[in-house]
Amino acid sequence: MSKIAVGGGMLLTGCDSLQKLQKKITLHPGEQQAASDAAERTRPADITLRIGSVVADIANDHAISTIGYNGSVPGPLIRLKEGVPVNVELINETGSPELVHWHGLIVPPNVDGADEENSLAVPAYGAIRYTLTPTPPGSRFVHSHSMPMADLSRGTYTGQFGFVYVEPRMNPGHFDQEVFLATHEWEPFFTTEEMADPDEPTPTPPPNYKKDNKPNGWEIGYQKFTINGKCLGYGEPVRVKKGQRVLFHFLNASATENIKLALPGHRFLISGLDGNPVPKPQLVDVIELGTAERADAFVEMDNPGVWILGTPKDDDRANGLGIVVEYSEKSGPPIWTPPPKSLWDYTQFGDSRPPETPDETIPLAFGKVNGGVGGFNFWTVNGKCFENRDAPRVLHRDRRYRLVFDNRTDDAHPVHLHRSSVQLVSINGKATGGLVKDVVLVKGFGKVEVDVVPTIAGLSLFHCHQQLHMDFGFKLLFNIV
Ligand SMILES: [Cu+2]
Repeated sequence: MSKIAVGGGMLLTGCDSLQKLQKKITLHPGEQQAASDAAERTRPADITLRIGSVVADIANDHAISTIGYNGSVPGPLIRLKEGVPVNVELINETGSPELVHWHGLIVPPNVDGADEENSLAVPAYGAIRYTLTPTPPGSRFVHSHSMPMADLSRGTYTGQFGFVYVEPRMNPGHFDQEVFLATHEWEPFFTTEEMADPDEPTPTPPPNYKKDNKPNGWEIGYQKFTINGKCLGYGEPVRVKKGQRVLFHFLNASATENIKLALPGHRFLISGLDGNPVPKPQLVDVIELGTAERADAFVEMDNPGVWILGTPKDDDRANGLGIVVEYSEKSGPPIWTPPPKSLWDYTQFGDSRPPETPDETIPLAFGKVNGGVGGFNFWTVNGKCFENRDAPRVLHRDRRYRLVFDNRTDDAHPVHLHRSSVQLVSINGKATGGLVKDVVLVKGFGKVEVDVVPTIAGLSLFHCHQQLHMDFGFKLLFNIV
């Protein structure tokens, strides 16, 4: 693939038609470049994302002024075909450079959309074009990868997110209706309150754990919660019919929140995690999604009524985190009943196949330095914040690395590795097999082992997907050679 500078941005060319065009007409190199530029500019891109101001109408008399893709929140559903290259055009109508990250896709670093990997940025009031080959198949997503730090009007706090569905070559199974639902929170504010989930057991620190005497620093709270950009009861309901089998694709597009979802009177048959099929689909009452996680779930519509699909947290549901599921010919106020208490555990979807022996084991210990009153907490991996990190750790392509996540904090961290999928090996000492993910929620003081076999050379970012954690140190770079 050749890189050609165009105006304020970069253009990547590599499409067949262009190569054919260049073969047909013999041109000198300078003329060739001009011709390819012109051909590329006149040909409409397969995917165009326009980053610009959006007024998101989230509830009665409640509009949010934010930044989004193509004038909507979430952005348009992008359907791609596995292995079929697409030409992508990114247009930035804002005054700040932006990064568009293809979350969960295994792509080269220049198009991955992470500053740390030296990816192409979309300049302020500029545009870039490149070619992307979508893989692996399944539910992925696209989101801003800019670093908001203390500016809660930027990055993942905005409406810059949208589903990317890479159509599998294999049929995912029979369904009558497919529904994509993305959760997001709005009007973030700094708070000192730590919002513990009453349904979660209190994390137990290890015996040698030393508590930081400095008070905890800023956390983030939100005023409003939405599914597909609408507060509960404001948008269109999910309309279903008795006897239908509905395939839900859930995405937690939050900046900082790990969430749970339930649908009273129904159970979810979890068939995929982070877009990848699980070996043992299981029925669950409650789905848990760490920031940036996805789940695919079949629901048999066999309980006619008008229901709330929403969070079991009453306050958050009252502030919008839910959507109405309405059977045909049923009416009335939507019904919520609390789901049975259940704990989410990835291993229930895995099988007993033993992992291959890794070539190398890499321990990654997560730490926290409290920020004190009015300060920001800092986050460390193996004792270091990203700013103080040495040269990127080298990984070799096609070698198997076992990453050992050792969470020495009481926070749950949804950790994400760019440009590779990981295979879960064990969760808190419990072995599992066949589960492939790109975000792994490591609970407070939890220990998780995953294997990764990198395939595409270049820098690869590992970070916590909780925006405040990532911005304040929780990052590490690998260099794949
Ligand atoms: Cu984190």
